[in-house]
Amino acid sequence: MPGWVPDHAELFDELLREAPWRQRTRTMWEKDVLEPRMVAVYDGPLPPSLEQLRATVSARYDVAFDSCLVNLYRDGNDAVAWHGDTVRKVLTNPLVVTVSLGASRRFLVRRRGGGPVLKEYAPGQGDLMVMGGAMQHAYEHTVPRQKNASGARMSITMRHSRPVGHLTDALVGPA
Ligand SMILES: O=C(O)CCC(=O)C(=O)O
Repeated sequence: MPGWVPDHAELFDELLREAPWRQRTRTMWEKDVLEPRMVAVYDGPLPPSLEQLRATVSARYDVAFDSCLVNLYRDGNDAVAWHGDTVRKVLTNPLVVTVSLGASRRFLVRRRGGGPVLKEYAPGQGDLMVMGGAMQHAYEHTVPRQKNASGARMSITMRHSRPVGHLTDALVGPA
């Protein structure tokens, strides 16, 4: 949904100032390399601005989003390679919510394992993207390096560890 967060610029500034940013390492070909983006992992309670987003999408999709991670692509050299989110290993058809802030970046989708780009999006400036169905099992996504990126982009990502529908189940009780 385009422009889902109207005050995206303020939220970008707030997170840039206050999120617990760090640069993680990844092991590739037996070498530790720095991941080409900054990441903020929230372990405890979320700040009110993120909690509001979390509560809204949790209610909308009837699922308790209980993990929040924010990525910062500082410029067009920062990127994330083709992958499916690892939550697919524990849940069938997980939902992954992404709210994009700042500059638009290319977001590409292909079948798992390779092949042509099937979909291309350009999320930024408050856009909401929800990946569901077999997206993490049958497809992969990437935010590639982009020479002409017009600035920094953030993606707020939310995932869940319990199946979709359990909020309603908890209210209604066992059948
Ligand atoms: O930045 C994005 O929109 C994608 C992030 C992503 O795929 C990930 O962190 O697993």
